[in-house]
Amino acid sequence: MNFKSLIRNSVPFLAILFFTSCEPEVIEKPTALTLSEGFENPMGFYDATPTFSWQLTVAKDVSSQTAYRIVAAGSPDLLPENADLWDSKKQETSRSTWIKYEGEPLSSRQKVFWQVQYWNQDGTPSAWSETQHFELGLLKNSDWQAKWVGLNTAKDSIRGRENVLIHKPQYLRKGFEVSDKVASARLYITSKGVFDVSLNGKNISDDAMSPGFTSYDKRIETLTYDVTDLLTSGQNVLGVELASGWYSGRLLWGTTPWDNTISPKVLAQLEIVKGDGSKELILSDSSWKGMTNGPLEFAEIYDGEIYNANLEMPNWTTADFDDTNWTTVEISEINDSVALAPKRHTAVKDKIKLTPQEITKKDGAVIFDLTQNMVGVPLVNVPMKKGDTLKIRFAEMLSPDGTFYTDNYRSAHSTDYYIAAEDGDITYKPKFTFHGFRYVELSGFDSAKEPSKDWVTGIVQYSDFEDNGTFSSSHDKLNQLQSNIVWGLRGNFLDIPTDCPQRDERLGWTGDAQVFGPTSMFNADVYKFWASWLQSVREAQLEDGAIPWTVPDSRGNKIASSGWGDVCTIIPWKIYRRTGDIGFLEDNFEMMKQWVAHHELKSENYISDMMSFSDWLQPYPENDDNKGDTSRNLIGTAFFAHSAKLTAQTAAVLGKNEEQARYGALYRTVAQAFDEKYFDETGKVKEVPETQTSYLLALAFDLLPENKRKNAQANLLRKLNDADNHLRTGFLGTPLLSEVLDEMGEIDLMYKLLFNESYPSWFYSINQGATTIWERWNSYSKEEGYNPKSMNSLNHYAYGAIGEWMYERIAGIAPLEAGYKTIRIAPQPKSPLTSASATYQTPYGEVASSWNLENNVFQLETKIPPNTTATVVLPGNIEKELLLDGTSINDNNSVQLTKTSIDSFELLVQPGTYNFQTIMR
Ligand code: RAM
Repeated sequence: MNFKSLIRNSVPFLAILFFTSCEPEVIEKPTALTLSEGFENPMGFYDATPTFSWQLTVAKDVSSQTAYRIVAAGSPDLLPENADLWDSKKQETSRSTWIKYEGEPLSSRQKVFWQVQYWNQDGTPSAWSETQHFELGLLKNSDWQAKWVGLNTAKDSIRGRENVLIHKPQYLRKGFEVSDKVASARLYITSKGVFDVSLNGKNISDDAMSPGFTSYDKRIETLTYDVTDLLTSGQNVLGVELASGWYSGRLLWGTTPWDNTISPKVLAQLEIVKGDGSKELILSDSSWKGMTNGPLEFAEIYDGEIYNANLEMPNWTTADFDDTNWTTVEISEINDSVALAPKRHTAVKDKIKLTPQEITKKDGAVIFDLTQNMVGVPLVNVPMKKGDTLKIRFAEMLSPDGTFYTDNYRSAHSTDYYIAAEDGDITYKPKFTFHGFRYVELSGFDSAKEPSKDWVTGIVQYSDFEDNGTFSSSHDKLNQLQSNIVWGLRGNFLDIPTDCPQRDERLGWTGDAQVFGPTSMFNADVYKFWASWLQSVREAQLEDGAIPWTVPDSRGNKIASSGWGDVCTIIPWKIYRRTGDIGFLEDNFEMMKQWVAHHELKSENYISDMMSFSDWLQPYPENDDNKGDTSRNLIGTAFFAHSAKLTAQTAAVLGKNEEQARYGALYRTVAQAFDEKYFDETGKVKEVPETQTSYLLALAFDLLPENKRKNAQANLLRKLNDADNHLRTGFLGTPLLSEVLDEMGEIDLMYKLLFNESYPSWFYSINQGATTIWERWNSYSKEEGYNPKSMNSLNHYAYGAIGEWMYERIAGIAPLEAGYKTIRIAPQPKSPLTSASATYQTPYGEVASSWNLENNVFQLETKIPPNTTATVVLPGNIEKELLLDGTSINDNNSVQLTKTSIDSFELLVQPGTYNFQTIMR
């Protein structure tokens, strides 16, 4: 043997030697450390008993966790070994998500530093993570020494649209002196209304529409800003712009449980810590001054803004401004029955910029097409003549003659005006309103100038979250559907989940949230958004357990609707399935129980008589009724049983055995009553109209005895067949179609429904040019134009609920266990698709599934995150045709073939990235 071959033959041996001798004693540190529902190093945090989560590094020597240790301290120097707040000690467990803080009690303003370390499957410890931190906000009303301040704008008695009281926007300011060097400074602030705050001429943040929309009679959220660097020694000025927003503004139905006659107010507490450790407070109080003659003359969410540049007050938030003409503010005390609590999800921000692709001149105006229906504000940069008024109109779509279709805004004026103070280019971005639009029309600009595309930018605004998943396929229209779903989400997650973003409504309709919530979790990092809104739902729940139609409850009519109020059982359960966070179930369990009690209250012999919007906007209704044909009481009874079942399942997770038994029994009793009342011996609907949705509810919620199930399934297929294999479902029935047909093994039929092009179907609106999901299956058609009903939103996410099935079944990523500790990868390769892919950020890291089918060769590339395992289901049944990275799976110890059935392989797969291939026959 010569030297070369000696080396060659020894390489594996040498490599092993090298590998073992250099085997790291410590593995790489954990990553993606987050607090509670996904916060990263938050300031002004809302919870003194947070939870901690982290992810394991994707590395060869890491497949799972066997133990962890978390340490927390008041100073980073004490970490990791001298933690003064908490040392969890080494905990032998694979749990790496939602670990509860169990250290020293924490209080308002406290700053905490923390680190985590884990041990891998071989017991090798990781390095300590980077040091993370969080700082609590003001957690109790008694932390506030400031008072509510503002001018009495109600006394002007200006009336606007729908005769609603209009409050003129206010400008408020406070000058103060800072003597010594500032070590740190926090501004705690909120408003009744919406605010924008500056310090010494600088905007403190780019948050929009703060503090957001909560049940204001129960809780007002507060924001915390680090303003250390904005303070100067000597004179300083805080300036606040304040408008009515959701608190004192115009909302559908006019009246609100909080009072629109209350003028907007601000509450601000600036806490300064000096170099010597002493503290100084600047509070909103009677020393503040205000006026209402500033440039912003009008601001309403539905109606838009009027901005008069002639009234600008340069430098009004700096020290050299003279406010002697300003009025002293009125003050009012903090009301202890309304909690002031740190905002528990992210504020609205400018998230995306859209530039127009086309401009058209029309009758002296010019129309900009952003090509995407969006929500937010325009940024305009336009040449103007002194004294002229720029008028900015919006529309979601154009009428066939090129004019603006705005009937569907109903009474929302949705128009902004800018009055120019001099000749030249102006820049303007509305502040206290938002619009739903694809088209922007400008008129009143300098007509001597040639319009250009850069006059308008679409600023897309929504709560500050990031995308969390991707879905794409070989089919253009399915990709457009995915895009429409994502834009429906972006457009309707502006602080609360809304039904629509453009007309005189934009409310937290509970039914819409119920159906779309699960899909939203796939597309965006919205756990904190939902957790926050669910708190508002809990606060809005009435004494008899009713959940109002919309949350926050802006109607206050004390009535609940079945299928809408059930948001309070369905969303906690569905989000728990995605996150595995038991704390979320704990938070909502009482509300779930009270809601089930409300169902009981509204039933006789377990048959519901609850009010319902029913299968809202079902196509082809018999009586031209928005509520469709499915019996109201059948729907109510089905949701009664379903909510009882989800409450039983929740009790089981929480280890509450007695309640599990009680709600489990209640579910069975209601299901039996449902069956007896509405189904005959043969599993056919009796006494009430036989609709697709009646079968879907019975099957999805498991309400029929085994012997009737099969027949009910056959009846559903018959109803679908009668409709030429088209859906006849509204808001409640549609999300159940995919789930039920899938359960029945009718994937081909579900593909047929999904890929239908004709009315009613998902692609129908796409064929008519939709770039978002519409409220109605036929909001517009090229032949017949706009639906004549004025309730016709072109940005309404409800039917986007199909997105959940696209991720879970077309691409094939689903949790087997809550929170994706075990995952099922089981894609559905079917015509007309030849490929589909999805990625999703689970609490353990990214999971991916991407399949491709060409000439019967099926390929799947999948990524399984560390600390999880997956069951992968592949089509095929001939073992020698099953390949991993081009070779047999036999010698791979990360993959184990557990089952071969007539048409599929089932594999148990460890974390890693794999490329499988099989032949489909
Ligand atoms: C309308 C909207 C909303 C729906 C209610 C019942 O306001 O269509 O989406 O939930 O009605």
